[in-house]
Amino acid sequence: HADDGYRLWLKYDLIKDAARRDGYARSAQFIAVNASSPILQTAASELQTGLQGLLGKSIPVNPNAGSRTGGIILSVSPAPNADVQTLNNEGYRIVSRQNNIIVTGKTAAAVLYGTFALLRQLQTLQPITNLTLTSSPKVQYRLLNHWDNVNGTIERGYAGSSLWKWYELPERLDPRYRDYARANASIGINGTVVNNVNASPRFMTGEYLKKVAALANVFRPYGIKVYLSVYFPAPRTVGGLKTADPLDPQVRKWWADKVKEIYSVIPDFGGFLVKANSEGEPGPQDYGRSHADGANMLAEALAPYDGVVMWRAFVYKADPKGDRFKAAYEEFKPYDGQFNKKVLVQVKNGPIDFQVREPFHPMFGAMPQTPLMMEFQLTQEYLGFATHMVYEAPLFKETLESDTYAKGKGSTVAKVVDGSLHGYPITGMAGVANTGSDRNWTGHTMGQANWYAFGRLAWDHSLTSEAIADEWVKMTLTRDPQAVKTITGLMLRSREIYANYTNPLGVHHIMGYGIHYGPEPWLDKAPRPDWRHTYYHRADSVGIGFDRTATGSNALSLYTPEVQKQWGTMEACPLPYLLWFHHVPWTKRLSTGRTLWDEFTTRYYTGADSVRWMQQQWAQVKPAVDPEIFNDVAGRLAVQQKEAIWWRDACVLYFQQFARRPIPAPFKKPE
Ligand code: GCW
Repeated sequence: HADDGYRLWLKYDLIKDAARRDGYARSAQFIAVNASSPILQTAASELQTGLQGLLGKSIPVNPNAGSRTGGIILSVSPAPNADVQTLNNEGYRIVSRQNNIIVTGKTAAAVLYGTFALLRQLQTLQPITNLTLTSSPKVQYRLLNHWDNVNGTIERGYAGSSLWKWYELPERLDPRYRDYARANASIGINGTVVNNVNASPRFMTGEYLKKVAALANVFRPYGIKVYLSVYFPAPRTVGGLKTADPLDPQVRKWWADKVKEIYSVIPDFGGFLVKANSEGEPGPQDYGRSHADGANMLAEALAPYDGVVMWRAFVYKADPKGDRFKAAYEEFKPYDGQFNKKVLVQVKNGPIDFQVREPFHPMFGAMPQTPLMMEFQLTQEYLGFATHMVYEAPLFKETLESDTYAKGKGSTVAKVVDGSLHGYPITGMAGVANTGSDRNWTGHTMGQANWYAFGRLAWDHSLTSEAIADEWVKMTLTRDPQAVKTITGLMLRSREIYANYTNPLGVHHIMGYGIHYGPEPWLDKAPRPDWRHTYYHRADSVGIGFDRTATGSNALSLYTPEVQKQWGTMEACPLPYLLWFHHVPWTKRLSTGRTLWDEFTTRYYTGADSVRWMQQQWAQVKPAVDPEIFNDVAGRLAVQQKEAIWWRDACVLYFQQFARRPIPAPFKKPE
């Protein structure tokens, strides 16, 4: 049957090679599990479903192995046991012992993650005999953030409408809720914020809490907790109080009572995500209070429970004279050390807003006493929506591997986020979801890889983009070795290609200003003064780029001296970051031997040409990929090809007005 992409990477199609199948089957003759908890039951049933598909056999599930061998035992081991000693609470260990495969960990959730890891071995055709696989997640809170609204729309969502059917909940449970949970559990995601950070106060009403509780009930057996975004003035709009001042005793009592009510319907509620005093959202500053006052008030309300507060640092002023790059750092840095211990500050990977490439956010490394949580964006707001193929793992890795030098060389952003650099007691990573009601969940089939990669990296940021792509392709598209190679090669180059035909050399924020799609470097109708005209690219007759050195906004000074050195001069600055930090003359000769203008335009041209290469590569895998998926991706690549030319021509022609230089000779011929 044709594959509509619904099953994501949990395909479990029959392994074609009978010898390999028989080999696996000899090690998987039964499943033994003392399914005392719903999560263990989930593990057993997922394993049974997976083996049924992969091996074409129904594998019996027994309460214990007895004296039998040749099976898979799922078991939670108490802490002093040697198998689990080195693991954290969610870490798993898979070992072969006495001719059985034992999947173990300290908690049922750990065993569930181990079960998915074992299935992955089979799905990617790895051996399962003589196994010792040990893995613990490097961060604790691994969350999706849904920017989903009550009316079913999704802010910056490109894959249909919301998965959550608020008008049907809590009575009707869409079967997709369970499949959503399966997919997330399989990649180690353990929490989900179901509503938009531009939050509706409705989620704080009894009516909506019942709906949210119904979702939580579906997710619980998959080890996934539910979180809510908070509308800060809810005590006024829902509670009828006169104020939402976080220092007002009545307001504090309202939140304490509200939290109690939430836990009475959702006993394992995860906590709150807050966008406050950001892009028009109200917040504590409306009452003359600080971010810390607001966050701490919510944290105190959560004190009797497990829940945490994730307070976002995405703040900036619409000041055409200032540099938005510095805003979050300047607002938050003074409060380092003043947040309640249940607060994480959630920081976007870069200082502006999920651009094609951003330098790491200067807050990383600068807040040793405040657990900083990473926010990545899976939905491709600035990366071509669901029509352009952009595999994001290299972008995530680039940020995570950036060195802050906060405690000398090797102080990577990853070590900030996983808590090892500053000893954060709590750690987290969030991905703004790219899911929706489209049959294949993400619109672009290849977008599934971004969801997958986020989960895998939140679990273990040391995995490589290559390894993750390889797994995902084998599980999702094809196990044909040549096709796997071709597709992963395509994925790994996709983000650089997109950067070349849209935002080469670190130019940024030149997209359509409202929709955030397509080119609009002129921005002359932008509603915000700081977005208008040449604000971000700063093009003029001399050159292009935002001077963030001491002669300009000096945003560079927010970084450690080593980082300043690396980006501080036009000569030293790596080309991908050049226009982030320097206003470079059009005539400046770069390390490539070309002038800036020639390099800039060459990248637009070669970038657009590369999309043809992507199409050619994709055409080659046709025999190895399901026809429905093949055609879907081929169609989207055709759109991408057309739009790459749109970007190229719009940008080259626009910037040529400033540069007044010819298009480099090789590209002069019109398309
Ligand atoms: O990227 C921008 C988006 C807004 C979003 C905001 C944020 C949810 O354009 O749509 O609002 O960031 O992260 O809060």
